[in-house]
Amino acid sequence: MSTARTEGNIAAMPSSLSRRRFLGYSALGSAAALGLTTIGVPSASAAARRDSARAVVIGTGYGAAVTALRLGEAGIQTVMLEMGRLWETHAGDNVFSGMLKPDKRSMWLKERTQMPLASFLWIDINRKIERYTGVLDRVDHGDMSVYVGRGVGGGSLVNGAMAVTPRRSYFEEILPQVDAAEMYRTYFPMANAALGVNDIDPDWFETCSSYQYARVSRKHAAKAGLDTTFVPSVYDFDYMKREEAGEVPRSALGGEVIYGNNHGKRSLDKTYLAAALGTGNVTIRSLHEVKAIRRAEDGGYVLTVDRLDDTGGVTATTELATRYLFLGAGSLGSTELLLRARDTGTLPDLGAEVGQGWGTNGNVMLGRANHVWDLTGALQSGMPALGIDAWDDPVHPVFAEIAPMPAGVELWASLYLAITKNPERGHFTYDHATDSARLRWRAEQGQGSIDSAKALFDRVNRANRTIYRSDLFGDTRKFENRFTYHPLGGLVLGEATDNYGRVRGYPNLYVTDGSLIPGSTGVNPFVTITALAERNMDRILAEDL
Ligand code: FAE
Repeated sequence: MSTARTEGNIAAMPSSLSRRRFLGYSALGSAAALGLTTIGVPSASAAARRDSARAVVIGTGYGAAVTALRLGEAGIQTVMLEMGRLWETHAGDNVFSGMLKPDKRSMWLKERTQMPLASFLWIDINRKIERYTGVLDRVDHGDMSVYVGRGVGGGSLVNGAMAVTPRRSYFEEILPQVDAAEMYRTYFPMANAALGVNDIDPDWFETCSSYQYARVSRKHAAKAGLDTTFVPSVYDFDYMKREEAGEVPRSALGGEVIYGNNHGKRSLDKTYLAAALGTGNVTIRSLHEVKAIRRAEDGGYVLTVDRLDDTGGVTATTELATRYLFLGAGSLGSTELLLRARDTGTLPDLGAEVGQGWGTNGNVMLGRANHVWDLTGALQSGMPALGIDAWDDPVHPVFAEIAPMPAGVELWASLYLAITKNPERGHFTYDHATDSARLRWRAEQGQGSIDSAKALFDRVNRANRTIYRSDLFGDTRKFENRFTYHPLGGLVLGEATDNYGRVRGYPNLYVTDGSLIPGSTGVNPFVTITALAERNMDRILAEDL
């Protein structure tokens, strides 16, 4: 039986935005039903069939979605180009495949799944899949692999929905040139409202089955003298309550996370992108990958775009001209596009700052083995709701999300994704042979993150007489820092761009995504990416367009 994804209820959204969101959401639904790769309400679709658009936004993740909405509201005809597919289709039982039984929809053009948690009791838990334009990609760069979302909605389709506003003091440290008072007064609240961020009901948290794993980790942290804090989310907690009560189909409680959620999650296609389409001025073209950018004679930009089929094959290559170009292809995608343009000579005046200042947000994953009496529960919400906040530690600041292991059986294990303060940065170089950007990051650059995570969790283990798991990451290591969920930087604000994301040396060319942030936010990054894009767009719309 086919099941559509359920839309979260976004009470905080202003009513004009809700109306637009409704219109746009209908457009997404009809495009999906008809198998279209050009998505828009009728007036916008007609305008977009031309091979030029006043504004083009590359990507459909957080920065891109904010940009498109604000351009559309300002009456500017805008085309969004997204290499991934539209995930509203009603294929098989559900739109996305679950984590326990992944199929071809799980991963982007792979023959085997590549789970961050690679093994359990040293047994490989990955499986063979068919090559397909699936929703989660892992991009391997030697010592570092980067997980990213692919599809209309970018990372919002696959992420854990943790919607965290960074500490103001740390925000001021990483982006000192940005007016923090304005960010915390205006743009963080704006981003939180439009994303549909909500808080867990603390009474329900204390009694529900699905967060027993988090309560066990909280008890263990408390024994070591550590504080925990609730984490806001874009997963609809009311929907989750009803999942546990058996009233609605399960998503967070059905083992769904990283390969997409069929219900409950307020991903960008339910919020910003739906509202952008609803302006009537925005069109999304899915399965369209931008390969090259060059300057047009009239001062605008011309994009070379590959049209992809379901298995990543190129069915056509076209050109699209625009006056205003916004890069929202994420830290890896936007950086690669500008690096390629600089080093192949199509935008030769780009500076040496392009490709610099990249970081992992200090990500480290680890597991602890619990005592047999400390049951974490067979039912675990895939959406984290609690973190250990040790960011004030003067030597080893850490914010550790208490992560689920939603296997459907008791595992006697606690899992964490620690965000640490690691000053190490990588950079990208362009490789002519493969026509791609290669990340220069050495394994030892991640050692500081492991040291911080170890300092914190040694305390937890000592206080609880527990040990680390050494069977989870494919070998016997206890700390996994060879991957990141939080790629940041590459086109850093105030360096590769001015203080509002305008690319230096190229008028009307902008960066609007996580590549602006210099490698670290100290918390999960999408709220910061969204708020920064809101701030930059306010200025750009007022001064440039
Ligand atoms: P992003 O969302 O990555 O979007 C970029 C889009 O551009 C993608 O849709 C790409 O397919 C597309 N694209 C790339 N290159 C091209 C091209 N050449 N042509 C056309 N399209 C292109 O960018 N963050 C949190 O704050 N909380 C969490 O709980 C959380 N959990 C996560 C869990 C997982 C498994 C992963 C992978 C990430 C998680 N993140 C989380 C990170 C978060 O999703 C990420 O920081 C944002 O999605 C980045 O937003 P951007 O706008 O930079």
